[in-house]
Amino acid sequence: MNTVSDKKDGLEPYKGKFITFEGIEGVGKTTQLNLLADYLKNKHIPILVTREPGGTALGNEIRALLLSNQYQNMSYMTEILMMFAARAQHLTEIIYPALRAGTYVLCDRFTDSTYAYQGAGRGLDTAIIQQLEQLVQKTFRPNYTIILDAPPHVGLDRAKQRGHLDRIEQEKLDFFERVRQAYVDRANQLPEQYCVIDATQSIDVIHHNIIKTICL
Ligand code: T5A
Repeated sequence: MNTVSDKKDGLEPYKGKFITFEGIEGVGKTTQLNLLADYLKNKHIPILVTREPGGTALGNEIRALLLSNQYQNMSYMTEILMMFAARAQHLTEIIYPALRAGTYVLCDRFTDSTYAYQGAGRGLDTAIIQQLEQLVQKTFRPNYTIILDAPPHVGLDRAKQRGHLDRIEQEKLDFFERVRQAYVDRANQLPEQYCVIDATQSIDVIHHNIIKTICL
């Protein structure tokens, strides 16, 4: 059987860097992550691009269930447990091995999304999220997190242009207002780990600001 070991999860020092991109729907996370990946590749820095929920074959199956419009009655507890189940697999199978090998891992969403969406958006108790974070990640956290910030209508209008909205994108505007505020609050609590960037600007200006901020 080809089982990935959990034994060494998270605790020993590693050589790579773990950089996450966060923000509400459609603010340009994927666009900016790919631009940063190209920039790093040009500097011959080894990189891996991945995303959550997902990043592994198993995680992508969980992602499909989470975003499917078929499960409108999914409980909030089911939702958060599935987010962390996908994350556990992602860490063990992809993220930790890459970081140990000295790779820069650029991840489209991570646990800040859980605090913002399941915490502030759904109203789940922060203590529950902290417990799951401790269980799944132990002390592991991103080295740096870029939060792309824009009013929800900006991102949702962009997301709508794709033609269909998934189960979470169908939430009301006040849900996304709470999510947006949660990101800003987290950044204010730990300014050395987060950078909030105005995502209403052009793609090029945002990219330039990201490069300036992370000084690579
Ligand atoms: N979730 C996730 C949780 O609830 N809890 C969790 O713990 C985790 C990990 C995942 C969903 O899961 C939830 C959050 C989400 O609802 P997703 O598809 O990964 O969903 O995330 P989305 O935010 O929905 O992804 P999007 O692709 O919609 O948004 P992006 O990546 O922010 O935006 P991007 O780069 O794809 O751009 C969208 C469009 O806007 C244009 C692009 O060209 C594209 O067409 N664009 C711009 N246009 C004008 N100006 C700019 N500056 C632009 N930047 C991009």
